[in-house]
Amino acid sequence: MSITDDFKKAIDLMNSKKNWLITSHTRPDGDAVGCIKALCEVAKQFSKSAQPILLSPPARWYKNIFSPPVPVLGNDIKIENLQAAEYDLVIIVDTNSYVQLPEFDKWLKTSKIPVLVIDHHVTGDGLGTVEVIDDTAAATGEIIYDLLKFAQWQITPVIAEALFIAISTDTGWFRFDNTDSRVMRNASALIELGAKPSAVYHQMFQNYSPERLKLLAKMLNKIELYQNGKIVLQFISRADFEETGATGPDTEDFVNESQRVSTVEAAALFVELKDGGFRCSLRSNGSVDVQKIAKDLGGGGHKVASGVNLKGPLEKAKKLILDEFEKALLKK
Ligand SMILES: [Mn+2]
Repeated sequence: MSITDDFKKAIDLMNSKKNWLITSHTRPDGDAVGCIKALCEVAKQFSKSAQPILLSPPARWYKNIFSPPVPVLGNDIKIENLQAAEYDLVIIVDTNSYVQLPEFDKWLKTSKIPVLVIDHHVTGDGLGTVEVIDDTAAATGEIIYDLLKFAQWQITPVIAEALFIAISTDTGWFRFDNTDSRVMRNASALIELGAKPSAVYHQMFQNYSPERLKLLAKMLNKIELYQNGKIVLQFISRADFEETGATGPDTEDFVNESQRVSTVEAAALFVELKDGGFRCSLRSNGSVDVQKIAKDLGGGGHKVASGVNLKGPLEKAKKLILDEFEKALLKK
């Protein structure tokens, strides 16, 4: 079945429903918030109601994409107060996995509302009544852009900018391996439709708080290199957060810092969680399949960018990842 069949089904479903609940994965990134924003704007055009919710607080630089701010599940809205009766369609963007939807997964399993999934990840739990999956897309924003064009729905400057945010952030501002001609064509088209790249860059990448800069300094100070600089391990502890005043979302993209070093083939960032475990982000230049490593340990993602939660202590978590990286590099 071709993707246009899925587009048709998605369009029919969206047309037939009036009260959309739109969400994305926990720790929302630019693709997640950009896609949520774009779909909220689409709903407006058709006088539908769209309620966005986030499953964890967004990073500071995503906050002014939305006005009023998007409620965060657990903080601004309790799961037991999320009334299924108010919605007739759930739209999930940029994930298709229960583990990426903490708390919301339970609600989803009991609700009878149709679910539309729009996603570009290979792995998924099949959450959707209708699913539009394109794992060749660099960002879910590209799929939504294709969907809007196919539906011949208006792409306003606000939608164009939201989708530009999605695509530009998921490609690391057009630096990652997933930056292909389609990405550049789409970016170009979205600029013509009103996206302002310079303003987006400033908002996304020149928007550190002093606390975030200090946290980065802490991380860079403790960096560990192995295998002649092919492997980099990076750490952020609870103490680092306390001493700098930074918070969890401030760590976004820090895992990519070490890729400035030419020898680096595999990188990991261990962020200590309140429960003593670690959120471990894995990156690769393509020579190590970090998706496989993450999946074996209960996580997921892409070949070059994945994540997994690991139990402490740090030494144990570190050895686990270092061993996997070394094994993968030996196999090359
Ligand atoms: Mn994405």
